[in-house]
Amino acid sequence: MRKKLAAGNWKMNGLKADLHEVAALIAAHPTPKCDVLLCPPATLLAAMSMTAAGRIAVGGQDCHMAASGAHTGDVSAQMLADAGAHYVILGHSERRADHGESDEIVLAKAQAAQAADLTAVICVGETEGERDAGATLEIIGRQLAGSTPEGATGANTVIAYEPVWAIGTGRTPTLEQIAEVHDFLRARLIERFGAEGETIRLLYGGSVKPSNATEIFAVSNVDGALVGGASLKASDFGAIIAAL
Ligand code: G2H
Repeated sequence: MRKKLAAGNWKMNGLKADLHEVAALIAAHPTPKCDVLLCPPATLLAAMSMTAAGRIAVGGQDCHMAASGAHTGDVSAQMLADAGAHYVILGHSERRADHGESDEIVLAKAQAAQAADLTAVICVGETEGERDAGATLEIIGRQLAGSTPEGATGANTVIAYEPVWAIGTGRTPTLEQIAEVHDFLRARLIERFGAEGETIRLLYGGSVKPSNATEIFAVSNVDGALVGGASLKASDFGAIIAAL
């Protein structure tokens, strides 16, 4: 049985003054039924980890593929772990687009995450043009195969399906479209990793909010959500946690 996961991605939002939202979330949901994860900007990781005090998990939003070295401005997986992270989001479409991250780069970062004992939340998703061209499953299949390392397990890997056209737009796929992609991802994971592929959690991401969380969480092979905008406020994210 896969335990559900509510993951928040604060993206480039949040200052120390916003950590009261984390304290409020924990106070309002002291014993959530699902795993709860918040991924703040790297600058807030250590402070959020202190606030979370092990009650919820914290994670990074990216890491470098190298363990250390001359990479000005970058942060390694080991550094994230040192700051209190247990997870790291990798291959988010904003990084694939803004920083030219290919599947090969995401794969190398996921291997670095594995080496640092972080759980990699590997993101895949098609653009609107790719969906309109009927290429959704081909794109998703290629990203999954190219970005997921050997040795992926339910403990060290989570896959997030985030259609690029649904991110921050308020638009979401139909429940049938979500089910089609999640069932496809599950089949591909089992094909490659055998029974272990059954244990890898599949998150849906893209404009998840309290008003659509319940119906999305009921979809086949949806094991939780990767939430952006609605993870910033304890009230919204708490309502999503309660829906899981
Ligand atoms: C998708 C998601 C979080 P939002 O990027 O990763 O963001 O919920 O704001 O669409």
